[in-house]
Amino acid sequence: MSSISLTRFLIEEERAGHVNPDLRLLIEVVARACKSISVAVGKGALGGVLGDVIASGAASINVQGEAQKKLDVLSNEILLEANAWGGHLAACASEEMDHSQPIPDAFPRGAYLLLFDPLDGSSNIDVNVSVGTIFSVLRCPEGVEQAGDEHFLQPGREQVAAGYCIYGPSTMLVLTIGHGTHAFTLDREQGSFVLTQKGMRVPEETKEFAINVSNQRHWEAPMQRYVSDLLAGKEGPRGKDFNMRWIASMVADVHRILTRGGIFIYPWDRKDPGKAGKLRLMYEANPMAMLVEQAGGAASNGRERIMDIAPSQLHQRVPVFLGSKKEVAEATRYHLEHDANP
Ligand code: P6P
Repeated sequence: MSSISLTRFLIEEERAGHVNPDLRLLIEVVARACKSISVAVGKGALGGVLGDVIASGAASINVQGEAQKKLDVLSNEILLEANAWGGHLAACASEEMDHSQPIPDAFPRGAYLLLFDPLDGSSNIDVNVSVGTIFSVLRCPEGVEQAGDEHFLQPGREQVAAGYCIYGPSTMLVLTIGHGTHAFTLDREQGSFVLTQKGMRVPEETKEFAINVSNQRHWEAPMQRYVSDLLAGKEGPRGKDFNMRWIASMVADVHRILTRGGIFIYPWDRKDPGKAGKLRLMYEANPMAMLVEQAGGAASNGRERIMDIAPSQLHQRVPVFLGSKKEVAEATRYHLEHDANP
């Protein structure tokens, strides 16, 4: 059977009325940028871009006081440059990016707003673990010449497209334009993404959970009870044994869940009570939630659907429970029951 490239897939989706030329171009621009990032990531130490950004003798520190990895900054620049000539309104790079580098304000007016986390999981780069680029696409409100933060503040259900590119043993682009979730594998010889999984489906039930258990003592009560019951296995209230995975790279953990099911959780914790969670709503939780829901899964913040959350800040954080629909519902039930009977 002849292979279907991303370009051909998008043309067929356009013929089906699922995507218009503007959005098709934007997705192609992002995919092209991801190919460049894949080359840079794939070089590893040979590319001279591992380690922290060394600026004026000290590692560059981002707005959160975290050392920025050179590849983070390079990936951000690749996406911004691609977006510039892609003719779409400003991308909103993740807060981790050094905002002292002003995003070029010469972006021409476009129909869409692009948000992205250029290299999520970048702390794994130096230990050669899969990392990824996450992106989300929203419509730009009519008549806006230069998008401001306020134009990006739309709930996740308004996304017209979402995806990630995972830089692992193979580079894969996983994409939804609202008609299923599909995976494309980069054919390095041809230099194009080829459709390898059409219509990914997340099994409704699972025996596998992903969470950083070292934070357990900082979780709220329903979260403690939920995970304790998972760990109790078939002797416990869940009546079955569970397996655990935690790669500490959201793209890699979510890709596993899209491929074989599971539940991914990054809950609120008391480590930093002022933060609503670790993961960002606009360019981590929302795009992943759209991909997972389009694959038959679910995504909640422990109490409500992630894609119904009305954002108040561009870089706001949110607790994340996503994956197998029945397991997300079970985790959410623990929280709602606790709220009803604290
Ligand atoms: P922890 C990576 O830094 C990230 O934002 C996600 O990709 C990942 O799921 C999470 O943080 C890992 O967090 O606390 O386990 O290091």
